[in-house]
Amino acid sequence: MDPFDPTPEDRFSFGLWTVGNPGRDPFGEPVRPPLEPTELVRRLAQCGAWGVNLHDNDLVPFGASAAERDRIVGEFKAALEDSGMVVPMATTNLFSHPCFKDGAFTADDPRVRAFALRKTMDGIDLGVELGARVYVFWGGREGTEADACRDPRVAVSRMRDALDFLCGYVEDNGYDLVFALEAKPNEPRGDIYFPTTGHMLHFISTLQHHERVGVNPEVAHETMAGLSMTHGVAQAMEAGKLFHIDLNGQKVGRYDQDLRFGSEDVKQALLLVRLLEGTAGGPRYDGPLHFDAHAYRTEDAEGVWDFARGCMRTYKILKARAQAFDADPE
Ligand code: GLT
Ligand code: MN
Ligand code: MN
Repeated sequence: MDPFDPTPEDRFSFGLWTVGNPGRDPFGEPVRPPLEPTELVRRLAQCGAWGVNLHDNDLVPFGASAAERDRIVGEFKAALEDSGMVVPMATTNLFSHPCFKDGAFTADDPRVRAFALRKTMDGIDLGVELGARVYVFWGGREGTEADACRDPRVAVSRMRDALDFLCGYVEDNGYDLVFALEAKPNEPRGDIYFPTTGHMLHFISTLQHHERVGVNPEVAHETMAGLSMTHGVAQAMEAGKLFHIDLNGQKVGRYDQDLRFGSEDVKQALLLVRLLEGTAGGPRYDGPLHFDAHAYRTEDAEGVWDFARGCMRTYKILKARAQAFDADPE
């Protein structure tokens, strides 16, 4: 067997929105046919992935009836069982629908804030039903273009209210679920609140149920801000707050590129893997290794799977290099 082939012990996962991305961008229409979530699960399993993550609406279309939802979820569970895949993480789409144009938990319209909470409670129920242990919050629309619209301190306190309430919901239901907050400096908003993992780490310490909440740093998002992903992840690990991670590649100063893992700044990628695997000593990260990397628009339908395999293979090669590096005293 090829030592760099993925195995379930590697805990590699992909989002339905990553390998299912049909190659749409802000300037161009899809270039690949959409695949059903059940088909994506089968293909990911064939590639050697262990898990698949999803937004509520990656699986159940917005506005689906309860009967439709149950049918779709039932078929998806059957596909998971057939292929031996798990759902380690789930999240809510609080950014696509026009009602979220001014944000979700931080929006000025109280009806939007209430709907965002309701939608997230349903998403949490869905995630738990599928076996997820981590629930991600990426506040893509929680920000501004015209900053005079509200006092940013109000946005911070609205976000706190939402997370305190949702932690209460998880506790009331006795769910075995933690929250992971994902920072991003901008895009789709001009400026997004809590723009980096460091901002998130402090904010978490102000929450009522802070022990249930950690971070989900993404390589691309920290690098967009010109920061060291490795330092951000290290600070989260040291605080016991690395609950999930989004691996991909990114050039500094660009839009969110979500490139193949390890395709940019290979030295930083090596140092990140070294940190996660603990080859230099210290505790290792044992949560899911999620690739939030999007196949390039120039790929055809088959190339998507080469891309997914490439992300996992690169991680395993870097892991072997990190082990060799730290095993060599010289
Ligand atoms: C979206 C975003 C990602 C987040 C996803 C989770 S959605 O694709 O660009 O970074 O992780 O909401
Ligand atoms: Mn991400
Ligand atoms: Mn991204």
